[in-house]
Order: sequence, then C-alpha cells, then structure tokens
Amino acid sequence: MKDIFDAIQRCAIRIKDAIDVKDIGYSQKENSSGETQLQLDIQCDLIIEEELATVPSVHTIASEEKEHELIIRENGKYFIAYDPLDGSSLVDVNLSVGSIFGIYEGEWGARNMVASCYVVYGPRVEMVFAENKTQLYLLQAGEFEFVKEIRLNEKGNLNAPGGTQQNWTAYHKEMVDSFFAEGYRLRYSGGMVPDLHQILLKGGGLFSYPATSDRPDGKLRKLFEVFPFAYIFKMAGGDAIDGINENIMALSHDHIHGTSQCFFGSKYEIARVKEVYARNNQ
Ligand code: P6P
Repeated sequence: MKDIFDAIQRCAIRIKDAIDVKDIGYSQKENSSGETQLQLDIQCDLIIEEELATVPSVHTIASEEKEHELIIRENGKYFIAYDPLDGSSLVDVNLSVGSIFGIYEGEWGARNMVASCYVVYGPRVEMVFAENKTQLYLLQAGEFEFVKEIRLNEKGNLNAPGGTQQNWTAYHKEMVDSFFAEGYRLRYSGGMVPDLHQILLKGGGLFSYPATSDRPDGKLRKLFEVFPFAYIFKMAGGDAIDGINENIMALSHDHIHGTSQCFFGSKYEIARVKEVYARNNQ
C-alpha cells in the first residue's frame, strides 16, 4: 500500500502545479457523465494514469473522466478508481477542489475496498488517507507531513445539503430544515472534497446528496466518490449510508460509473437520516 500512497503524493504535487497555470479552458470533449471536460480535467487524469501505471501492485485503474477501465498489469493486486479533479468547474472561481481515490483489492466493489484517499487543493494542499484509521497529511516543502488522526465527534453542527432543492422530496427538505432549526450552520461550496473535508476537520455534521426528481439515482459515483468517502468517515468514527440499505459498504454497482444517493456524517446526524428515510420508504 505504501507504493500507492507514494504515487498519490506524486500525483498531488503535479496536479497542484497544473492547477496553478492560468489557462483552464474547456475542451471539446465530454466525460462518461456527459459533462464537458476542462483541459485541466484531461491533464489531471493523465497525470494520475502515468503515476499509478508505475506502481507494481496496481492491476486496473478506472477514471471518472474515462468510459472504460484500464488494465495495467494482470498480476497486480489493487483496483484503483479515481476522480482526478472533483469539482473542477470551481477552479475558475478560485474555490477549493480535490482528487479522490478508492482502492479495492482483487476486484471492484464496496466489499473489496481496503483503503481510500483524497487530496484537497485549497489555500494549503492536504491529503487524507484511510486504511485502518483516517489520517491527515499536509504538503510542506514538497513533502506530505503527517499531522494527526482524524476522529469525528458523536454530533457536529455543520450541514452540507447537496442537490437542487426544488427537486428534493418533501421529507428530505423537512429533515435538512430540522438540523437548521437545531442551529446547524450551512456549509456548502459545491465541491464534495472541501465540503466533506470541512465536516471531518470541524468535528462533524452532515453532508447529503439525495435522490432527486431530476437525479433519481443521485449524482455522486459509487466507486469514485461514495465508497471512498464512506470508508473515510467510518474509519474516522462517523457513519455513511445510502438511505435505503443497512450497510453502504455492501452496495453493489451495476457499472463502474453507477451513482447512489449518499449521506456522510457524525453518528447523531446519520441516525436521524436513517429514521426519516426508513419512515418515508416503508
Ligand atoms: P450540486 C461537483 O460537480 C460534484 O460532483 C461534487 O463535487 C459536489 O458535491 C456535487 O457535484 C455538487 O452538485 O448538484 O449540488 O451542484
């Protein structure tokens, strides 16, 4: 696993340099989700492909920016799904963005996840890596230095409600509002990585991206985004669910770009989501 950790560090340093250049125009291409790709999306995808391809333990990689997986070496052990630059459209308004990595052993699938990682490119570049615990690293003078283990409080006070509100179900809106009525603060930038990073580092809260009338299967991708953050939150003493199944890490995926509604947070908030969704999906 250390060879993967080291490769992700090299990716992060190269991607940070790529972000710092001035031209971030759109390409003429679309990704598998029909989103127009920034030149930067394509560049960051190539950086990660180059670096992961040098790692002997890697079998196959899959990018959110590419339709199909790429077999690197048949005798490899790990399958790595990555979102090269999540929230990349926020770069041109100078908001934080991130890279997300899901590391699966032997085959794709939540049950095979053995580690996950994200890098957040903001005023500072930080990395969170979860294997048996969730650990924070800070990029300083070209090296990622260990900072601390991240542990969530039982209850937080940040509320990050994703999705188009006019397309929420009535019971989801009622649930989101119930947290505001308890004094929770709205913290939502539209970037999954910084929005979840804030909840992790500020002790807790709730990030939600529900099924909506325009996105009945949710927006966020299981292999690239949902399972990696679910793993990170669970290893940090929080929880994650899809609102329907008991265990999100037992969810199957119909194809590598499959999506799911998802909720990540402290135990108190996730218990509320479970109760509301169970009551309204009987
Ligand atoms: P909405 C960015 O495009 C992204 O994939 C995630 O980073 C983010 O959490 C979500 O979409 C934001 O979606 O519909 O709330 O703008």
